[in-house]
Amino acid sequence: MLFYTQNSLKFAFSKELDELDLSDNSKKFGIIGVPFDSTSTYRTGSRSGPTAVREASYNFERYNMVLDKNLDVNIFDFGNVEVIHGNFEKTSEKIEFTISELRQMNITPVVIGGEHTVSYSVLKALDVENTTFIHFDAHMDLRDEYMGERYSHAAAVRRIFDLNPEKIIQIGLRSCLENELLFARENQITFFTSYEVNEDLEKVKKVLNNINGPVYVSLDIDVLDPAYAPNVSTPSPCGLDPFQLESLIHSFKGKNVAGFDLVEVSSTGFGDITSINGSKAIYDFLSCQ
Ligand SMILES: [Mn+2]
Repeated sequence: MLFYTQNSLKFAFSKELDELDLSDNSKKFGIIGVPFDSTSTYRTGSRSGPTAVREASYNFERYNMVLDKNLDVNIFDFGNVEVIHGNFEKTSEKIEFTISELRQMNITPVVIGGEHTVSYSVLKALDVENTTFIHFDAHMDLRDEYMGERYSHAAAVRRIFDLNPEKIIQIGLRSCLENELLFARENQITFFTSYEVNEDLEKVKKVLNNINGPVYVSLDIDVLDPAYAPNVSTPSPCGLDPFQLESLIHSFKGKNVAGFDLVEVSSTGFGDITSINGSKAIYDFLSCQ
């Protein structure tokens, strides 16, 4: 394979780890890759996500034309968590340990999955009781179990619900079981379908703008239409377009963000549209911080 990046193992714009000075009070973001996809069911391959997304990040330039500013926040790429393929529990322990270390250093995690169970493990290591969990996805992921597994990509948000975050807001939905929908309604989970986003983007942005307190953002790249993100575990038509996603991500400007993750990028080659759009979402998020 031909790499054209200076260092394919680090997200673009990352500083060298020897520049990390924990004694200054500057805002710091830590990129962590989690190449784990053992509970994926339909199309596997999100273990390639961290490599594909980092590689794609070298397409973007520091000056952000939409925001009229440079991406100048401190980013450190710590590499990948060593996952145990086929074992969720052991992998989760390793993710939790890594995120706890970042937390002790006051570094905000930006995690590249991997499948969606990764988000649960990250949140478990953060104190989420006062945090609003914002979930971009085609799917609700609110099943209590999937094929007998409670820790499944299809039950990821249900397990996050069990962690008792302040509030859950789901955006871009277009696929669920009826009982997932009932569960969301019964438990005051706010959700917007992709059709609602299409109809009134400003309404959704207003809800995001009105959040007080910390937020955690989890982005399943299948929230985009398969035209823009075909290489995902479970593609679902009638999704968001990149303009809508960019605009929603810019809503996190000035927010107290406890963490960000990008999951379910299952790119099979370098420079494909899914990893470009996934990487762009991280670029947009970091640009507005
Ligand atoms: Mn999904």
